[in-house]
Amino acid sequence: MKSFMLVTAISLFPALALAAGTHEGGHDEYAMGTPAAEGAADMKSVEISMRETDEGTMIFEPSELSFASGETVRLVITNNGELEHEFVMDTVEANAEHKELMARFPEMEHDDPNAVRLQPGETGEILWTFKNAGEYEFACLMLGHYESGMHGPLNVTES
Ligand SMILES: [Cu+2]
Repeated sequence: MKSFMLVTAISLFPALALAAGTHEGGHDEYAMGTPAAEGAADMKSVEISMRETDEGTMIFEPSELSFASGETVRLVITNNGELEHEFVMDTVEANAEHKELMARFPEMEHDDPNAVRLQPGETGEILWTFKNAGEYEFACLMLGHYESGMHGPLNVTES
């Protein structure tokens, strides 16, 4: 049931976002693009690791991401740490708002297509078509993790 609803959401939301004609504010609209469907041609995989370091920081590897507008990618995200982490990509502003919400409601759970939360050792995927060139951000918004280093620039370049 859950996967059926997710598929429905992925197929409906891009159309809604376009119909609304705005990329501002809404939780189901993403300035940096739209969720992609399995099977898109020429989809490339990008591996991303999340972990804590011996120095007490928390990091993403790679620390920066860059895609071309129109590019469809499979983000393969692995939690190589010992704590729960998440990968969320959005505008810097949306991430900041979201981070504040999570600080107030730490148990908050999401089922957003632009995010994946992983237990230690788990791997998850996000299939995405990037659009609208600009400077976005990927981050872990769990309490204190952003401040420990878990954020990096996500650039979408003109194709
Ligand atoms: Cu984290």
